[in-house]
Amino acid sequence: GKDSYVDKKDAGKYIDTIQKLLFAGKYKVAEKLVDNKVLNKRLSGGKNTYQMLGNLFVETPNLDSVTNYKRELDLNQSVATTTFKNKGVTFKREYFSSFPDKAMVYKFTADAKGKINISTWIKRSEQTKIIISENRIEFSEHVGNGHGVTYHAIVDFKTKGGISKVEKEKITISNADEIIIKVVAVSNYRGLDPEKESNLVLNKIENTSYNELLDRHVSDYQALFNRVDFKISKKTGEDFPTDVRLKKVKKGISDNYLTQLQYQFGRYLLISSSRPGTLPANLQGIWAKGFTPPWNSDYHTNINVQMNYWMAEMANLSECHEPFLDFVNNLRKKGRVTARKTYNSRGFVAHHTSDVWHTTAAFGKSRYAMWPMGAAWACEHLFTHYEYTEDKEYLKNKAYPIMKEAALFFVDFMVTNPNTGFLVSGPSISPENNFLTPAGKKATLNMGPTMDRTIIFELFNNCIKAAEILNTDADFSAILKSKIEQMPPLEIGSDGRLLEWAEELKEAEPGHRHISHLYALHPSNQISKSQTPELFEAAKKTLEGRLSHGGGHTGWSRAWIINFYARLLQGDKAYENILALQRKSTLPNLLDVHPPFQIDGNFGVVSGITEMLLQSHNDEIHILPALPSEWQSGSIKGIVAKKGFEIDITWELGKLKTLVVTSKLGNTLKLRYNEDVKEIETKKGEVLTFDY
Ligand code: FUC
Repeated sequence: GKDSYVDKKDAGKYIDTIQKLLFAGKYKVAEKLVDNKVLNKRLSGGKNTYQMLGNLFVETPNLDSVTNYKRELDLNQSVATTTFKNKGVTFKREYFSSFPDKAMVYKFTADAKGKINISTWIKRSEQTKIIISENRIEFSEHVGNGHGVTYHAIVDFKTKGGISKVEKEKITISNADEIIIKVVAVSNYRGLDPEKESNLVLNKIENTSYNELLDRHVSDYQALFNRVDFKISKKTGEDFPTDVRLKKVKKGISDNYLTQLQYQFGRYLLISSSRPGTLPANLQGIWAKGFTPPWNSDYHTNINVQMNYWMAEMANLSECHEPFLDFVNNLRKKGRVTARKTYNSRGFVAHHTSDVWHTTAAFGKSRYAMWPMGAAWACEHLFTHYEYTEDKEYLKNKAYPIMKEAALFFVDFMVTNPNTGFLVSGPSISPENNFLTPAGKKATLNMGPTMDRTIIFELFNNCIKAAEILNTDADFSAILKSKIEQMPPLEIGSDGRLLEWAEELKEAEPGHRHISHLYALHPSNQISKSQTPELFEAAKKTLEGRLSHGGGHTGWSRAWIINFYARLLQGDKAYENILALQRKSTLPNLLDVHPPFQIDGNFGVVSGITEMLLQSHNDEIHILPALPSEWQSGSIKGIVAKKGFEIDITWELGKLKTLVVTSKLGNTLKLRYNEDVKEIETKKGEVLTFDY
């Protein structure tokens, strides 16, 4: 269908003028030009948002005296269960969604024969074509009034005992012993024929038993999930439901078991929403509610989608990283056009948001949209994947060519600031934050905001490292090196905080949720206690400044703060913010809330917790860098450090007890625990045990 987002015609003609206006401090004049001449509007009648498939209703008549109602999600198996009792009969419903069999499977049982009665139907839009028989509902549609994808879905019912009839567009099943429901759905997003393909998928499993499907699902899931084991709580002896636990935490009690659960829940969510060959997890993962979900279930690239993937490598889910890496690759096609049309530059570029159509155009309002850094930031993930796996083929054939093309954009795009002589990028913003102009007006546009500088610095350095490893492109690396030399250093302002913009400007919202100028602290590693002690202190002050003005009010912002405090080596502060996330930004089902529900915080807390226990960004493996006093004793097994080390850590009374390191690649192991540093040569596959 038609694209909703395209590059504004002739935008490139205005960039020079806008840059000059910004260098002259004419922020508001520049803003007008950007809003009118550079940024486009969303075109109507385009492709629709990512949305849910439909509603399968299951009505159960005569449930008038239900007791013992319980809903459960078993994270060890990835199976959801509902049980309840009615008139002496216990009913059970089990659900799972199988990656190997591409189907959702439901099983309804009861502990007495002939007791299951349901009436079931599909609801979607007016346009949905629904075909219904005694044991099947098929539905299909060309979504978004013919603008989006087409899909075909089949709901297959197998019953033991009982009678099934079609009445008034509903299937009614009476007096059954058991019902198995299988749901399959295929769209033409990848060029498949939805009807044909959904039938093929269903044919393969139509006669497969529930238990066999369950076995395949569980073993596929556990191959990923069981890699990491995390314990910071002694068995509490009480089996509280999660919502009750959370309520207690909100009342002021702390609960390490809940934190443990939140950690593994985040891993469960990534395993369930991001597998090789799928799209990456979007703002709601894959759990979009309704047909117009918040922010279209897009991929926001100014923090959100990256946060979804910070945990992937370190929490031993490297494969789950792949959909995002593929996504970055797929941004190139449109991103090249945007680079050329909007900025007269080579390479490729993306802005604050993208979607399943790999949108890269700049559209919307300057305060969030005039930000050409989306692809560059995403490229950090390409190199991170290499640093963990050291897969040279991947670096050569996939990661490096994409990184190089993202870097090329900035080679063309950066200009010299006539006031300082430094090379800067712009027009750009410090994501979504405003400053006050000398005349007291709120403005956003700036030449060379700190985040731009740190992202570009990292991208260029990663390209140089990659080219060195691959022994290629010396000329291009020389260009990047000379550009880096012309870029400004990170600057500390008069109040001891890091500057957020190129000049010292007053923030209009000092507690803003984005803390973009700390990108250098996390996820990048340009600031550390050992290498840059002054900037390290400035970063601490910057974070404290934001927090003292109400920062961290969205789930993802709070999750980022946990990661920052881990990098600042302040375990107790990180812990405080985990508690704040649980108390203020967690729904009763443990999903993160912006508000509304947004999944980034669920993933961000996992990387934060991992980084409290293990960091490997500084060319050494730092064990328990930010252990909070509340986690007196515990263990984490199977987490991963850069250079291919798998790590098991046990600690007692706040001190490291044992460490088991599996060397997957045979690299030199540089270990740090407090001031104790060792360097050991390892062999591939070797398992090293250390007692402390
Ligand atoms: C970014 C954030 C918002 C929100 C949105 C989906 O633009 O600034 O807080 O998370 O993405």
